[in-house]
Amino acid sequence: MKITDARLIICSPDRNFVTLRIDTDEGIYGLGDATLNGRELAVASYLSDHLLPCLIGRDPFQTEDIWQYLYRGAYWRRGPVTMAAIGAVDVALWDIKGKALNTPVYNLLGGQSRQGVMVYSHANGRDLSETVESVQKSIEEGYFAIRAQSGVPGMSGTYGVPKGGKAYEPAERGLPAESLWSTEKYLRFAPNLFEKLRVEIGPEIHLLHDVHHRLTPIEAARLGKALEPYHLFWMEDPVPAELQEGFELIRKHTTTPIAVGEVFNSVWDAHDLIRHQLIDYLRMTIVHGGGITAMKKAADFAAMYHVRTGCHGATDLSPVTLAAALHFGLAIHNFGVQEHMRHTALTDEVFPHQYTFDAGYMHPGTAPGLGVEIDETLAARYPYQRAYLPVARRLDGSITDW
Ligand code: EZ4
Ligand code: CO
Repeated sequence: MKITDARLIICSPDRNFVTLRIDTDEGIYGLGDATLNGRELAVASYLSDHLLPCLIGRDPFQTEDIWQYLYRGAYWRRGPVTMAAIGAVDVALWDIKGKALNTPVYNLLGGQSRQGVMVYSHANGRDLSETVESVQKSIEEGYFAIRAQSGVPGMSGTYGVPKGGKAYEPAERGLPAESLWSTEKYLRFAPNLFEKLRVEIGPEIHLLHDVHHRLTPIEAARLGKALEPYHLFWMEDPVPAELQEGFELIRKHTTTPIAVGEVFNSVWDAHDLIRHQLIDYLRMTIVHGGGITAMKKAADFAAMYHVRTGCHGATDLSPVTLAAALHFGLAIHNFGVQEHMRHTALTDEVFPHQYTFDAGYMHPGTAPGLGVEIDETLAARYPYQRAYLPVARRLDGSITDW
C-alpha cells in the first residue's frame, strides 16, 4: 500500500479544527487531528508546507519509521507545533492500518483491556450553589467522575466558568480576551467548594479540579493539603510545569493526587515528574504528544512508576482525537480517566462518529480504524475564524499564567 495524497480540511463548526486526510492507492484513507487551540494555522503550514510532501509514496503501515523520519529526520525537534503535526500524521496512519486490517485501532494496541473508558465531565457555575447544581446535573447524566470549577467571590471571571450560561469554551473568536486573577481570593475559596460538594453529593463521586497553572509550588502545597479531607481524584496543573523539580515541594506537603501535562508534547517534558513519582496522572493529549506511537511509549514508561493516563479531552481536541484517546484508553493497562467535554451538535454533525457514552463510560465502537468520518461538504460551510485562548492579569495588571 502507498500513500497517494495528504491534505488538510480546516473548518470552524462552532470552533476551529484542523483535520488531516491521508489517501492511499487502495482507496483506504485515514484521518488525523492537527488542532492546536489558538495556533491552528501554524500547524497547518508545518504540515502542508513541510511534512505532507514527504509522505507521498510511503507505505502507511510503517508508523514507526515514518514517526522517526518526521521527528529525528527534521533535526529541529519537539514543541507543540511540530508534535501536533507529527501526531496528526501518526493517528491518520493508525486509522488506515485499522481499516486495512478490518479491525478497530484498539485491537492493534493490545485489544480491549476494560469494558469501557471512564470519562469525567465538566461542571461549573458562577458561585457555589450553581456549581453544586451543575455537578448534580452531571450525575443525572450518568457521570461518576466530575471536574468542578466555580466562580470566586470578588473576582469577575474565573478559569473554567463560562460567560452567559453557555457551555464552557476555552477559546473566543477575535483577539484574546483578558481576565483578572487573585491567588489569595482563590486559595481562600477553593476548599469551601469541595467541602460543600462532599456535603451535598456524598463520598462516592470522583471529584476533580483544574488549577490551570495559577499557583507557585508552595501555594499549590497549601491547596492540596486543604483539599485532602475531600479526597479529590486529582488536582490538575497546580503550577506551570517547566520546572519539574518544583513538584517535589508540592509532594512533600500533600497526598492530593496530581495530574499534569495537557501542554506537554513529549515524554521528556514529564521525565523527572514520572521517574521521581511527583505526579499520579499524565495528561498529554494523543495529538499534541506526537500521536499514538509516541503516547504508547510514554504510557509504558509512566506505568513503571505507577503513573496512569488522564488524557486531555477538551472541545479543542476534535472528535478524531477523542476517538483515538478512547481506542488508546480501552487498550492500555495504566489508563486512569479520560476527559470528556461534549462537542456541540454542529461539531458532531461535521464529524460523524461511532463512539458512545453510557453510564459514565465511553466506548470507541467496533468499526475498523478509529470510527470517525468528516463531512467535507458541511465543513466547507464553516470556514476558519481566528480565535484565541484568554490572557490573565493579576490585580496589579501584570501578566500571569492562564
Ligand atoms: O484550557 O483545552 O482541562 N482542560 C483544560 C482546557 C484547556 C484548553 C486549552 O486549549 O485545561 O480548558
Ligand atoms: Co486543564
